[in-house]
Amino acid sequence: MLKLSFLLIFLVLQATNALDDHNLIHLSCRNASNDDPNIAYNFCVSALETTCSSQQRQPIASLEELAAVSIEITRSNATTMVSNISNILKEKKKKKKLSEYTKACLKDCFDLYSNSVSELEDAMGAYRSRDLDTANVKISAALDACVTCEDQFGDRGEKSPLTEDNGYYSMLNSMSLVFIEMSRAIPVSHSANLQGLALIAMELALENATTTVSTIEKLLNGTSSDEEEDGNDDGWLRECLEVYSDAAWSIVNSVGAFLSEDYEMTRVLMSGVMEAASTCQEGGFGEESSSPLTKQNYDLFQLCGIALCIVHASTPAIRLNSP
Ligand SMILES: *[C@@H]1O[C@H](CO)[C@@H](O)[C@H](O)[C@H]1NC(C)=O
Ligand SMILES: *[C@@H]1O[C@H](CO)[C@@H](O)[C@H](O)[C@H]1NC(C)=O
Ligand SMILES: *[C@@H]1O[C@H](CO)[C@@H](O)[C@H](O)[C@H]1NC(C)=O
Ligand SMILES: *[C@@H]1O[C@H](CO)[C@@H](O)[C@H](O)[C@H]1NC(C)=O
Ligand SMILES: CC(=O)N[C@H]1CO[C@H](CO)[C@@H](O)[C@@H]1O
Repeated sequence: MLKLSFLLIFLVLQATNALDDHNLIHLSCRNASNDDPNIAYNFCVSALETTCSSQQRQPIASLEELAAVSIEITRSNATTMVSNISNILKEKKKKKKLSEYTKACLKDCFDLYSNSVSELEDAMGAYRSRDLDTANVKISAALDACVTCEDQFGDRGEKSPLTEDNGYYSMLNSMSLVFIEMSRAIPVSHSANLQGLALIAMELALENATTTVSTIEKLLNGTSSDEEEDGNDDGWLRECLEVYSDAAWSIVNSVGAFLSEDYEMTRVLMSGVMEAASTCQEGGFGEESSSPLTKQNYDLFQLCGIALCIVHASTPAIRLNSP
């Protein structure tokens, strides 16, 4: 339930375009710090915002991208750690003050962070190919690295010179892990804004169709007993009822087709729903008596048209193939 409502909030935010960088980062960091108390909300926000503004990158458009950005920040953090540690070990002044044990620990940390860099590169590759489990394993390994690095100083009561940075690094990895879990809740594998919108348009069409089904049921209920003579309209209303019930199922199926990336089937099903609206509008009611469902038919037709249009625009393959 939580997952679903999070997904809905996510989609609605995307649709209203309120999901700019700022909101997505705040919303996701709030979620992340609630989810994992080790993640400080302020750190999460500032790490992501600083990176986004300093690198003049495109605004983060989706949760999927957010996890990627987080992995990338962590990787560059690990790279800095590697050179920081090697600097500490090289600098004669600093080196003198260090105990042999601390130096040994620092060398270990150097190795741990060096491995982390490649682990996070693997994690990014896995994440990009939507292999979320592998990404999770790799990031967890990177997280272990900083814990191991920090803990060994304490084993002999030495003070770690890396405490603060180990802590940041740990949080960054935890953030990536939470963001990856959140991105699991998005069923569309390449969830771009347009695809979220296409889903919303289909959901609106579905709501429209089901509302109309109950409208027709009410109309039928009102006429059945005392307006027996109005048989024609009644018969046609029953036809429309059937047409609309089928249409509602078609929309449900087309959402399923869309989520499993069968865009051709999505298109066929949604076109069928548009035909259903026309069928209900054109048939049965004589020229003089206008259909009681004119507005409903028009609404459904329009919504499906919009949905189709967005589906079209959000799927590159279809866009390329069409004339
Ligand atoms: C790691 O990233 C965090 C957040 O951006 C930053 O505060 C910290 O200084 C970085 N550490 C290193 C060693 O670059
Ligand atoms: C590591 O390097 C970064 C930037 O080069 C610096 O901000 C940070 O304080 C350094 N940390 C340590 C422990 O030397
Ligand atoms: C269909 O949806 C449109 C747009 O959301 C709305 O304005 C209209 O009232 C709905 N019509 C019905 C019959 O539910
Ligand atoms: C039809 O009307 C009867 C009473 O007139 C009511 O009990 C019933 O719930 C109505 N059915 C629908 C589908 O509106
Ligand atoms: C605290 C909180 O809201 N956590 C949610 C963050 O997002 C994930 C994925 O949607 C949910 O499962 C959590 O419940």
